[in-house]
Amino acid sequence: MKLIDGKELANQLKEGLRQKTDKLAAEGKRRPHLAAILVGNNPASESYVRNKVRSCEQAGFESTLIRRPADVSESELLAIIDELNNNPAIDGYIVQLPLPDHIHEQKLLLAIHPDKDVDGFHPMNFGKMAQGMDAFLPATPYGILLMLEHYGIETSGKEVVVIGRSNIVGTPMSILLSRKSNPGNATVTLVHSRTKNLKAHTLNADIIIAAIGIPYFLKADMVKDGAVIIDVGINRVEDATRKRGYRLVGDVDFEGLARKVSFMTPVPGGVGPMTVLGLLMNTMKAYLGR
Ligand code: BQF
Repeated sequence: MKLIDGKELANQLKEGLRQKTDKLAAEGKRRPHLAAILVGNNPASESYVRNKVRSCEQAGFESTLIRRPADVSESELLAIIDELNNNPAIDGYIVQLPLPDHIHEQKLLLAIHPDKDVDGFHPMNFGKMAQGMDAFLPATPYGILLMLEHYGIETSGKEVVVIGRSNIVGTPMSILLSRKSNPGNATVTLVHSRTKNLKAHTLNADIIIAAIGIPYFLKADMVKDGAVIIDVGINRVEDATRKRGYRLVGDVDFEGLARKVSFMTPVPGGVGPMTVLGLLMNTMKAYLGR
């Protein structure tokens, strides 16, 4: 099995962005600027936003973090969104998910100007993506496409099974890989919690993208020899031997599959860093598009 090193690839591509932004700065131009709205203090969200701020520094981007307490009103968040939409210093911004229950997530996402929607969650970007038009791609599927490309993994004519149908990973991933493009041109099956005989589907797959959010879900008896495994899961499982009291595991039984598959992403250090990289690429695109 060859390891798909997302961390290394993300660092490499961030270095490329750094060279571009340093050149812009040397020409007296401003740097790309990403903003993030973080509501409450969910530990996972805090860690994701920290990763994004640190990655902006590595790529030579400006970043601004806007924090509000968990009991912030929806109207205050809409006012912040309106300000960011109209702020010429901001190229793109994200609303860190998940949001507290009293906030209507869809209402906020609809308020983000599609030209600043670097998460690609606005229906305008989703619709353009689905129709093969130029758009901000959702960061995780974008990062996965870059990994497949970089590792020379052919998708054309291949059987791909995507496990999970979320708006931000499974659904857009299935659309992108079935599009007439490269990577793409795959025969895609999207399986989910109501799928009957899921194993029959995964056993037939040349490439499996696991985004179901269940630790160790994909086991060795569910995959065929030589398959390519992309593990999107980031699950916290209790581990008393760790300082933090938990460790991160994917949706895949990595040890069990290691001797059976051709390529596989680790967790951590696989899809996660490429998700953040996808966000940076979108921010660069937003900057260049103005
Ligand atoms: C790594 C995310 C679920 C729900 C909301 C590097 C990240 C994670 C892991 C990261 C994620 C997951 C992000 C690693 C951002 C990816 O080394 O393995 C980076 O920061 N992510 C998010 O913003 O929201 C999420 C997962």
